[in-house]
Amino acid sequence: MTHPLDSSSTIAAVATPFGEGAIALLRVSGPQAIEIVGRVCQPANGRPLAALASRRQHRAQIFSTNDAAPLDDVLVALHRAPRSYTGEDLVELTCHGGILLTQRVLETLLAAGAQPARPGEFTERAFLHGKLDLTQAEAVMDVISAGTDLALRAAREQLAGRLGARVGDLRADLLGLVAHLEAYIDFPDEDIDPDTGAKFLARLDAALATLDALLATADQGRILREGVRTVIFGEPNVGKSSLLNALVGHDRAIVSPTPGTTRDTIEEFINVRGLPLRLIDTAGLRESADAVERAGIARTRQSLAQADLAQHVVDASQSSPTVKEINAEPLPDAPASLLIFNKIDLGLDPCWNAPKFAGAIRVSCRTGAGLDALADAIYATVTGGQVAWNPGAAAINARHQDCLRRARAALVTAREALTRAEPPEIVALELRAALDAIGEVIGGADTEEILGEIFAKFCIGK
Ligand SMILES: Nc1nc2c(ncn2[C@@H]2O[C@H](COP(=O)(O)OP(=O)(O)OP(=O)(O)O)[C@@H](O)[C@H]2O)c(=O)[nH]1
Ligand SMILES: [Mg+2]
Repeated sequence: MTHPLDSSSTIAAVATPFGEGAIALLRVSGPQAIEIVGRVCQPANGRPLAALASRRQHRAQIFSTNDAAPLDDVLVALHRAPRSYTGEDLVELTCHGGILLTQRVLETLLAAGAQPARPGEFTERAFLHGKLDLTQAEAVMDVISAGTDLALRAAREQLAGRLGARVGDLRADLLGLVAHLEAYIDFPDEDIDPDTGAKFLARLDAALATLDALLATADQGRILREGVRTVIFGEPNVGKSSLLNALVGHDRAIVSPTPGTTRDTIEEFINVRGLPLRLIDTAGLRESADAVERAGIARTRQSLAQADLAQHVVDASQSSPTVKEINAEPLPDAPASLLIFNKIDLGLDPCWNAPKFAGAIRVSCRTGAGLDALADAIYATVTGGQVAWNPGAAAINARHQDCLRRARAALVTAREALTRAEPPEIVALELRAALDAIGEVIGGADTEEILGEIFAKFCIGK
């Protein structure tokens, strides 16, 4: 990111994906947008482009600078500042969706004076012109990449400004505290009520509680954006890869009667009742002399340590040598887990009738029996409190989490200084630090460095 605040240039990009399609959309934004497009675009009504009404589609022709014949018939719409997505003059051109044609139209716009847009630059300009706060700008990308209804709903809520509003309120509260404290520091003779007692502390604690509530949504935010990390594990040959294939709906992983078939972890993204799941098939757990298999097993353990949900698969048609160690209840520090009895088409070995296995889900990857019940159980486990979940709340992302954690640490230090009756300057300093960190979430004037990082993840034309 070289010039995040320089919006004096006019940028152009193709906003639709690369490839053949019925139509393609190009966008031009900036102070010269109408002038630049006007150089190469002739409206069908014979009037100059600048004379066209805003926010309506007009028929027009595009002319490349070195050819008298028109390049294409297009529809053009003008969105004049500030009533546009970017807050600048914005022109949208719809042409036919050919790969070569779209490229030529873009080249023509660039030759007429536009600069190629960087990824996310349109949304970045929208942020810089106050159309969106940073959480909303990030939500634009979340909306685009949402893979399930729930992820989409959360992203839409963030885009609507729900998270930004909560953070904004928190910021306003803290600002009030800082202002009060600084007035007291600056004008000690003015007899301002220092308010350093219980009332001040209560306001600080309320801010801390809000921060904690926001931080508690981080897991949910990660799950919505990246999926519930769901690890399928168990002994070799019990049907772990078969289960992955059954849930994915096609033959993704190799299945064979040879124990030790899966060596590396295999990941697939699936949608279970609207929940995004990152499903991970692993190498079967056993003592192995084979170095590659041992490396695979090490990966299984690593995946398990990072799992949100563990699916423990057993071959219930046979008695397992480790049956005594198997539990239907999750261990205290383990991720939420489900015990899955596979191969029930072959019958159930009596050892699995023990009462502690009553909660196991019986499936057959061969016949498909029980898979619906498994999907229900997955949904219930993830949304039922074992994994942090609250679909109504705004869910923060990793960047927000980092800012809010720093804010929390500063607030805790401020609180300690206050209770130890340290000079108010120290308390004010920490409150300021907390304010800065919270400000980074929604973006203030001094957040240039973070912008590059956020918008680089966008696609060009957004
Ligand atoms: N009858 C029956 N056979 C099954 C079922 N699920 C899997 N199998 C068979 O069990 C064998 C092992 O299946 P896999 O899915 O490769 O088992 P795995 O747990 O991934 O095995 P490893 O990768 O070696 O640890 C294959 O021959 C499958 O066809 C089932 O529900 N019923
Ligand atoms: Mg396997």
